[in-house]
Amino acid sequence: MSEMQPLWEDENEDPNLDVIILQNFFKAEEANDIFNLLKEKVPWEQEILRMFGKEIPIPRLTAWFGDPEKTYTYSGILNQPHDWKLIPELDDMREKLSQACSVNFNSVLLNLYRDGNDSVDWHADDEPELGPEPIIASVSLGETRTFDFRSKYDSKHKRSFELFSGDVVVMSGVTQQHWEHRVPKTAERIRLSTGPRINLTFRTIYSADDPLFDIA
Ligand SMILES: O=C(O)CCC(=O)C(=O)O
Repeated sequence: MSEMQPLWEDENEDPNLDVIILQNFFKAEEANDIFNLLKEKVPWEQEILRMFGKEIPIPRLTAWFGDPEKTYTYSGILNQPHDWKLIPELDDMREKLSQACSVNFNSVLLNLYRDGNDSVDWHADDEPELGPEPIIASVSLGETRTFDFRSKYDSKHKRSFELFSGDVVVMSGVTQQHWEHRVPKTAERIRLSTGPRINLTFRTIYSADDPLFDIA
């Protein structure tokens, strides 16, 4: 079984940060096997952001899997899901994590960080289709990377920790309303020697006619 650890000693000081970590949810050998399989089989894509008339490649590769119709707009990019049948092992992970979190995950966003130059900038997963209090299970495979939170009201108020291969971070409650998160680039001197990491964020996408679709 995985262990559940408090993330920091004075956890109660951040009542709106509802985050737990399931350490070694996937044991080392399993995590390694899944990493290799996903790196090989996922149809990784380079998404391009169009901002101020410029085209900016986002600093990581991505892929989106989900039930049919579960499209997801992220940073202005509309993602059509790949079918779970393409990679049955992904569907197995979805089932395992849905059980562990007592929710029905119907989609997953995958990120491939090729080295320490790849990153995801500050953001909250607060799109309306995720509902007002999304439960998100975020799996880490491969290289250890830092995961940061910062308060939306005080950018100096931060919480950081290391994510190891096989760990699962579960964010829930009002976390996305009050906090942003990111995976920063690694220190410059080790950027190119930092190994690849795959992250999977399992999510529940609601349709626009579902009462949980957040119209606020
Ligand atoms: O790579 C991670 O651990 C986080 C990814 C993330 O924040 C996202 O995909 O929204």
